[in-house]
Amino acid sequence: MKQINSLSLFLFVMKKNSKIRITNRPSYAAGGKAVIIALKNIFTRMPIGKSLKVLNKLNKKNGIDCPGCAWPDPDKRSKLGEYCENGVKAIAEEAMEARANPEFFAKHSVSELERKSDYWLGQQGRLTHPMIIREGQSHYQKISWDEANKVIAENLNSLKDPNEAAFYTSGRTSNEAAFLYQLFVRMYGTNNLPDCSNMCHESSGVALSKTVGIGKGSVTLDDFYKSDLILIFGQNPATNHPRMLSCLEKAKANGAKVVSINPLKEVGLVRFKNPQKINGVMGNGSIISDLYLQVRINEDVALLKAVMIKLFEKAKTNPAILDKFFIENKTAGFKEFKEELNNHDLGALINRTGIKEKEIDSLVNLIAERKNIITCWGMGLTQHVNGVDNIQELVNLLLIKGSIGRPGAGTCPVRGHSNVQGDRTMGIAERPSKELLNKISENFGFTPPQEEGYSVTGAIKAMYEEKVKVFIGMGGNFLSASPDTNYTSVALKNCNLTTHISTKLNRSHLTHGKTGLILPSMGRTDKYFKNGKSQFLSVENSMGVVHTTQGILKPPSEFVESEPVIIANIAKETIKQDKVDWDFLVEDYKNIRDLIEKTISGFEDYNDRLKNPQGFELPNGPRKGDFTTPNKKANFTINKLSENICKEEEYIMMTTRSHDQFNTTIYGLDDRYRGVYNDRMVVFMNEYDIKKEGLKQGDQITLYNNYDNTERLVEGFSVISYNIPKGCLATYFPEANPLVPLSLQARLSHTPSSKSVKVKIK
Ligand SMILES: Nc1nc2c(c(=O)[nH]1)N[C@H]1C(S)=C(S)[C@@H](COP(=O)(O)OP(=O)(O)OC[C@H]3O[C@@H](n4cnc5c(=O)[nH]c(N)nc54)[C@H](O)[C@@H]3O)O[C@H]1N2
Ligand SMILES: Nc1nc2c(c(=O)[nH]1)N[C@H]1C(S)=C(S)[C@@H](COP(=O)(O)OP(=O)(O)OC[C@H]3O[C@@H](n4cnc5c(=O)[nH]c(N)nc54)[C@H](O)[C@@H]3O)O[C@H]1N2
Ligand code: SF4
Ligand SMILES: [Mo]
Repeated sequence: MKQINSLSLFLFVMKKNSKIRITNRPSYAAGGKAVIIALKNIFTRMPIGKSLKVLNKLNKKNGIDCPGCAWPDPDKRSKLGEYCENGVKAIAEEAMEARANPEFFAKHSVSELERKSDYWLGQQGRLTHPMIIREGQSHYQKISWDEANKVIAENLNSLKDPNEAAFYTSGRTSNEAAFLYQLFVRMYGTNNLPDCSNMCHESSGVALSKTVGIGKGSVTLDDFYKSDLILIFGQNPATNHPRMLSCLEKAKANGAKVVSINPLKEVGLVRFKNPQKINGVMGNGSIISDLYLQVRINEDVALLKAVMIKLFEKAKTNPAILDKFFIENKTAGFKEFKEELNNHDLGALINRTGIKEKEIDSLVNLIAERKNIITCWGMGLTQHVNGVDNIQELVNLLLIKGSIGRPGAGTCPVRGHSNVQGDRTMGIAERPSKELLNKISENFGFTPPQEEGYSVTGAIKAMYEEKVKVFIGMGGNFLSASPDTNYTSVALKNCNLTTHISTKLNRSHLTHGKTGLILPSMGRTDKYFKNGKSQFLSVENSMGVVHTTQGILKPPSEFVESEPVIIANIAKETIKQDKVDWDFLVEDYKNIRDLIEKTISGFEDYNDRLKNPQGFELPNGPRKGDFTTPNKKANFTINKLSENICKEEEYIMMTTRSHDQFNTTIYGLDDRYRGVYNDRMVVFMNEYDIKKEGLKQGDQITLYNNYDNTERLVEGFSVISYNIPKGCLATYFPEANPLVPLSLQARLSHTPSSKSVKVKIK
């Protein structure tokens, strides 16, 4: 079967208009320039007064939790503002003045909108009214909330089996909304709760649950300031978690060393100019990485194995470099793990990494001489077929050093969306724990479904095969975020009903089922007022701290609803036998929190503890050295090397984020830190490979591959000569997603392998 890329038409239109500009890369991240760019971005989208009003509340205690990433706020907040360039862009994107209202939808047909870029769609502004499109129609039309809820209820209730519906969640949803949503979905009768985590840190969750007993990281911000060594694998903080750089700067001032392991030399990991410091604005800033290892894509397991073989070798003469006491008392599986390591040939492992042995030795020495080690990681480790193996191997390294469960040491998966971790804690999971299901049946008087539901990739396949017929999305942009865009597009179009609860217009709205609904939702910046009382919501950050968030702006229209209210009304209309008083719950959000307290452990005195403006920490066994695995030990594991052996003409491609996007939301067309302006259809290549292919910078190429007897291709990438290992390519997500086959998933976590896809060049 040959697949033609349905996006190629739109990409071609973009191509003709765009004038790509490639410059030298800057030598540092942030600095005064970041402040200027952030302010320019927000002031062109919102009036200055309104902008300053919001920024004044951003990440303040009892203020608006930044809708960007999940990096935590320090206890002591800067008077200058505790936010970054990309936090400001996230605010501007949400609170912009422009409106995608019914007049807008009357003017533009869906097929016309399909040809627009993601950037253009986002610039049309906030959604203002519930909209519907029915079979045979060309335009979305206004519909009342009551009628929209009836359409949903009728569709859900006409299914033969509740498992014929899937309920997606994206990680901005608050704890309160997430809890209500999963309760409604389970009352309706299914565990089909795919969420963005499935495409993100699922591999981390699976690996950490198995090895240390909880699918979350173990460190707090304070641990960074006590650490001796911080290893950063597959993560680009200057773009995706910018305030992490100030944390690293402080950790280094306290004596920590930092090592980055990444195929790309990401500029923020090299040097950072803290815009809040004189030295950051006027001076040279701070060096972040003491050592930078440019590993080949998906050779992290090979690197870690090589490092550990060398550590064991060193320990023969200096046993103190390993934590014998910890290994003997706190762990299981060490003997088997060590034996397996002996099966590997050191030279072959080093060869695979593409890193010089001398550099690997530098890393080994840093690890040997230090005890308190933190490992951070992002999508560069999770999104591979061996994503779970990557993280388990990283845990192995921490375990031989005893570097988990004591101050200054531990695991730090750096989470993506601002409440993605909270959503999981609230029970958004296709594989819910028995404990949660038991609590639900105890508290709500019904037996929730026990069988495993669909994750993202499972839901796509089921929609494609017409086993799932109704799709509801709580936020997110399912089509563009998912792998295999063309296949996913067919899957969504096969549905009887697709419903998206959204703040902004996106491509998923344009790839609708027989009936399509868009329901306009409030975002973080919007003020929610009920019964004369303004309501706040709560969220959990990447380090397990739960705190409030409260918007302050007038919502974009009187028809925009809060997420909990939207869910309550759908639930009320769909589930007639009332075990839950949905109206009561949304009358005051504290009523929802009371139910969360009764159902989810760690939320005792939830409403009371939220009064502390710092929030409160959720229980975390590994943080204190209590491993909550069934055997009460931290478990060593045996992990597989990648299977990315390429043929001569093949490359391994990663799909990554530019500096001007938040996932599928495109803030602008520049990637300042990589020196690319005005175009996103680019492929970063090693100069050696460019020459080998007879190409030169700026040439346009097609990337294609063949998995499962299907050809996938995307046309129109401009070649950029870049500092990336030979045989490796980098493109942007979501443009390159049509090349990621659905079947290429991480073992156990099912996370799409969007960081290692084989491609060829035309
Ligand atoms: N501004 C902004 N902030 C964001 C987001 C955004 O899109 N924009 N997205 C949010 C979300 S949901 C998430 S999950 C996070 C994502 O944050 P990151 O995890 O930083 O995401 P990516 O840009 O995908 O970059 C991953 C990094 O992994 C590297 N990499 C790729 N393959 C490999 C490999 O095989 N090995 C190693 N060691 N490294 C590799 C890439 O070069 C890149 O530097 O950010 C969150 N924050
Ligand atoms: N190839 C490739 N694919 C990837 C990745 C990759 O690195 N490479 N990364 C993956 C990762 S890590 C993730 S997390 C997913 C992201 O997948 P998603 O979470 O599905 O995508 P987003 O782009 O974050 O969703 C943006 C949309 O959310 C809606 N929205 C924004 N704020 C709110 C809100 O407050 N409430 C509501 N109701 N809606 C809101 C807006 O309408 C906006 O258009 O993508 C994954 N896909
Ligand atoms: S680091 Fe993340 S949470 Fe903090 S302001 Fe920047 S985008 Fe927002
Ligand atoms: Mo993510």
